[in-house]
Amino acid sequence: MSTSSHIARRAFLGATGSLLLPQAHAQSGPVEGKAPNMIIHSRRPEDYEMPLDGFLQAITPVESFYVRSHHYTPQVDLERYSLHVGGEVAAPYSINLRDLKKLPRVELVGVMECAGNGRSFYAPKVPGLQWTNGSVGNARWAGVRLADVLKTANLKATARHIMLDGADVAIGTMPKFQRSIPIKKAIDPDTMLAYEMNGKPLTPSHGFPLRVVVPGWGGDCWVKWLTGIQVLDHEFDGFFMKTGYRHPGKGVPPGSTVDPAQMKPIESVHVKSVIATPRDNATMGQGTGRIAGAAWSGEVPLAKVEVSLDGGRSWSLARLTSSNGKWGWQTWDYAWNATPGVYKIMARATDANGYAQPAEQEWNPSGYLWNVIQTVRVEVMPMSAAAYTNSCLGCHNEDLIRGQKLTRAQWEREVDKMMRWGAQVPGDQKTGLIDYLTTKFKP
Ligand code: HEC
Ligand SMILES: Nc1nc2c(c(=O)[nH]1)N[C@H]1C(S)=C(S)[C@@H](COP(=O)(O)O)O[C@H]1N2
Ligand SMILES: [Mo]
Repeated sequence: MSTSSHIARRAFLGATGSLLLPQAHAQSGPVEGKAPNMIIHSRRPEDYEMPLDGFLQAITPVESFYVRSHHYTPQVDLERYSLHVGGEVAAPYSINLRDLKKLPRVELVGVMECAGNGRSFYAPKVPGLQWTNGSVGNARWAGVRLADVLKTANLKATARHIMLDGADVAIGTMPKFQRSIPIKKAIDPDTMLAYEMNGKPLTPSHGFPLRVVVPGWGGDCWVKWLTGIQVLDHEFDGFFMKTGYRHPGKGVPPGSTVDPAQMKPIESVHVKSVIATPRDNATMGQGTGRIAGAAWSGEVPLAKVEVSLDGGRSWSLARLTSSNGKWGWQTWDYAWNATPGVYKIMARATDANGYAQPAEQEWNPSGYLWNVIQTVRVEVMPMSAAAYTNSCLGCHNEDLIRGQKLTRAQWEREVDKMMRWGAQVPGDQKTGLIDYLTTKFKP
């Protein structure tokens, strides 16, 4: 290697001169490896949100799974990769992925939700990524028990917290993303170091080659690109423990400030449900309708999901349609006979302690743990009126149509022309639509 390229390469490797290379990213268009309809909050660093239709799937495909990274995605080279275990242990050691995989393999379906999911709904606004509903996903994780990895190092009696460190390098002078979890949760047999997500090696965005899986707890504990485990005799005191990811434990007056010392690190997420269909402000035809979505909980299991069609006055049980175990989310649906009218549809999940999603926000300074009952407004119309609204009022308003007083034959030709121009009219609704237009706008 020539001297100049050697210098360039050192600069490229950054201060740590370690395992990683920054990833190049396109500035527009779909993100490689991600679904084209992902909501892109930021490309550098990577912050992508799953769109609403993701809540119809029992397992979230990796391409639809949200991404939340404080720093640039590191490209970890497996040949140079190792995990170091040290701190309050009798036998510190380093291990490569091949040897780590010799420990017993464990698997579970687990939902991971960013503590900031739903932040955009808080009023007044709080700074931070403005997630709507989709910084959450449900995957099948496979790896080894964190307890097994710790056992090999022989924990000292002083061990209290496990600090988790990844290969990502902090941007500028911002603090590094490092978190610690209490020993009790760390040695829970369900807490894992995962090398697979949905049956495939982790992708770089999701933490290749190894990440922490902390079932029921906020995504901030699920450290990606794991390279270091430091056993501590105290809670880690870095920025992302003492300042970031802290919650007052209850709602506080909206807009107020709270001293971080009065707050605690976020652990379990709260029970929550999201309605994937119908969409807010949708128009639908009368008849059998489907309300569906997903619901989950944190440490306390999900007990039930109920649906209201009348803005929360009455509730009926929804049917759970998946069996994703203790830590996964459950898809749910509810069939209803929709008659014309305007509906305020709601879904409310309750956990096994009887705690139900609240109707009002529990405001907190960083906008964490949003789980207010979601409402979608839906207008149900006679089939033909719904076809008219959905097929004909997307490109122009009714005023363009109202002025025409046409015969049935003329409306038929008009509809054909609009379909050539891009109007989407379901085949079984075309005749009804033409009848509707002829009655409503006759000569
Ligand atoms: C893909 C977009 C699109 C959709 C959907 C659409 N239209 Fe149009 N429509 C147009 C455009 C463009 C014009 C012409 C605007 C102009 O030239 O001023 C138009 C004009 C019209 C006119 C005025 C007369 C004419 O032919 O210019 C009528 C009536 C009309 N549309 C009816 C409908 C009906 C009924 C539907 C539902 C079946 C529909 N449109 C759906 C794009 C659309
Ligand atoms: N090393 C590292 N791990 C990390 C993060 C990070 O920025 N760096 N982000 C955390 C946060 S806040 C969340 S919500 C999850 C997101 O995981 P995902 O990108 O696989 O969805 O990873 C966590 N693990
Ligand atoms: Mo997060």
